[in-house]
Amino acid sequence: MTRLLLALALLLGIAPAAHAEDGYDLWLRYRPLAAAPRAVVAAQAAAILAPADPSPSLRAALGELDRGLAGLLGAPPPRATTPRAGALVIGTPAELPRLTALGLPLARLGDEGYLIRSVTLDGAAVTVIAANTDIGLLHGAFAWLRLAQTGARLDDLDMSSAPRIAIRMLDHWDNLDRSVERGYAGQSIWDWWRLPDYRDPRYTDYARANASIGINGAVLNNVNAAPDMLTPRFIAKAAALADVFRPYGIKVWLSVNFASPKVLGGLPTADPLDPQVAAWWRAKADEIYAAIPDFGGFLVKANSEGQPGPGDYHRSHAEGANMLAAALRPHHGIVIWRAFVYSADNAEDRPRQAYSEFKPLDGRFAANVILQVKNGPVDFQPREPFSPLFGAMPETPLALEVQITKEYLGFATHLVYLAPLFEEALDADTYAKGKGSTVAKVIEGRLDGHALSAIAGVANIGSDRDWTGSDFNQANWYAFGRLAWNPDLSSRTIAEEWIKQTFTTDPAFVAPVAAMMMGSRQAAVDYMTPLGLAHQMATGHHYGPAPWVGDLDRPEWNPTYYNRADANGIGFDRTASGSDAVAQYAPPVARRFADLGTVGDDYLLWFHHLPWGYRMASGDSLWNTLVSRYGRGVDAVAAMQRTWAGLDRYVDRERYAKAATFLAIQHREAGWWRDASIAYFQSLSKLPLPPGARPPAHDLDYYKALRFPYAPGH
Ligand code: GCV
Repeated sequence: MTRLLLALALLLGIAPAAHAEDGYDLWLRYRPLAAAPRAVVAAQAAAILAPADPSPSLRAALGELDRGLAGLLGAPPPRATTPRAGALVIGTPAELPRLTALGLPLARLGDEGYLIRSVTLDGAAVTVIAANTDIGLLHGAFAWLRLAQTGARLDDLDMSSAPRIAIRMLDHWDNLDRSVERGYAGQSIWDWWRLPDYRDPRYTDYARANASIGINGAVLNNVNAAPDMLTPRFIAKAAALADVFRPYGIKVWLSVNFASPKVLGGLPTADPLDPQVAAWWRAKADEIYAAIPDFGGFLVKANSEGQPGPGDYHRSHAEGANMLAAALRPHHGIVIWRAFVYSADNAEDRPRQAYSEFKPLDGRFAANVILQVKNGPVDFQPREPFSPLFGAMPETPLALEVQITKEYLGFATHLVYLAPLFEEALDADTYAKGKGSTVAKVIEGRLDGHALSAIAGVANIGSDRDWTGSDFNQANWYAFGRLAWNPDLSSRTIAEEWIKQTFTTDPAFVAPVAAMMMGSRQAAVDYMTPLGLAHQMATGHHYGPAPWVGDLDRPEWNPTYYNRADANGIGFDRTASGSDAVAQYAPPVARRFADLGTVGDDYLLWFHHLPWGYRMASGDSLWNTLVSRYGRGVDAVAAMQRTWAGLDRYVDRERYAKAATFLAIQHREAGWWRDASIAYFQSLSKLPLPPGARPPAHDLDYYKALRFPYAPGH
């Protein structure tokens, strides 16, 4: 009956009314098109011409085209054996020799890129999707479907695209008991217990989603790694996932615990210079590659937050990384070594520590080691300046690590579109080789001529039906993949693309939702940590504000460490008169950050300690500005609620209601952030609120007493 109605609606050219959706389909929804766009797509997909005996990757591409077109048009197109008008022709020239005559410029597309062109082939006007490999064809198929879903013109195409960064991966912080560190979308999607036998179809959908945006690697387990991951039982489970992902061009990687030779191998030491330890790792690498021939390599968190590492044996990070690299080298595997290292015993200002540790090691890492650096020098805060390591280690390939899961940005419920944050990090100019030495160029390997290049996003994916704990969080997964493929894309373009595929192409919906998403990150900065404040979150779970906490064992875990607020003022002096963290940046950047005239509002209190009465560029006092920034953040969320309230007719009921509820939670929590922060800072500044500012709803003791023992992700 439903099918009949659908067919009738299609016949009459009516797009069916929004119906219940649960978010599972992500941006690959392929819902029936209305008459006009359907005619556009149908005209260019009248048939599919493909090689007769497709590989698993090409089968995946064809399966996606069939699925997509069946959804958009009502039925998949027939197969053609010779070119005919309106056909989609997909293949490499090796598979479809008739493409050779077209002389398509494929050489520069490498192993993963694709070309889509409207051409005349054997006298017929067709669209060709071509590449050097079947993985390239898969990416091309997804790109064509993206054009079809977003309402692009399809009759005059001439585009080609290749990834700018070689390794584009998701780091899952998933534990073997299925809990997810900093995960807010249910349990781990890896059902370890039932693997390797049961391969949940969801793993294939995960691979499809990743391939559609060009992600080609997945680190399956948490960087706080359980040694058990390297037991034969778990290697077999990882191998099963690798089998599912392989046709989609996605490699499996594992986080490893540096003490594994002791814990699993029974050796008395894990000293990287001990020959037995090196032999253990070599044998382990051989074992993994026997099960997973295209295994990517190891991700390592060492000597950081209690994890074991080479430092336990007075060896350097380079000595530790190189030992593992030697074990992987015969298999062409790679070590990704994390630079997220700081220590409670080190009195040095925390954002300086990673640079101090790693900069002297530049040039000392083996050729198959990449150093993975978080975007900022502290820890995925709502806003941080870029890490000074970018641009400072020209002899070492550096990867950028961003967090897609929102540990410090409101967990799953707050609507915070992260592409502007990623873009800000990628576009930051290190000045390492003069103006224009952006972080993007560093990690692409372009600035210093490295063949290896990588970018990682800490995944926000879990077992929730909508994958990411909210429909809008899907945009952050999507944006990460798109920017990893091409760091030059703009976050607005990506938002619009995502909205059109996820909801509707109707401009009356796309424009306001894109505007709402684009402003959402600044809103979160404003209501949580305005003007360059950082790490004001509650202890451990990081849920909600606690700027007053100053009694934790590790000084650098205390919010008071970062805000330095007292009766006189607020902010951290990181100029030459303070910790001199500015000195770790190239001179033009250091000068800009150190100078109150040029540092700007975004990083003001990150780099400067200022009196409450300090006159801002606006002429208003710092205190008044701080209070009004918190309020601006809360108001921005209220505006987002209003925007969404006017858009119900464009969205199915389930997704509409969920977003509306989550915005209400966000508004309440933004108000809590504002009120608790102002209550605390006012207890120090003793200044009146600026005229018109609402007093906090409760007194400071109320906020201090709040407890959240079962907050997720911790
Ligand atoms: C995986 C922060 C998080 C930790 C995380 C760590 C890291 O400290 O709070 O949960 O541990 O970063 O990136 O290693």
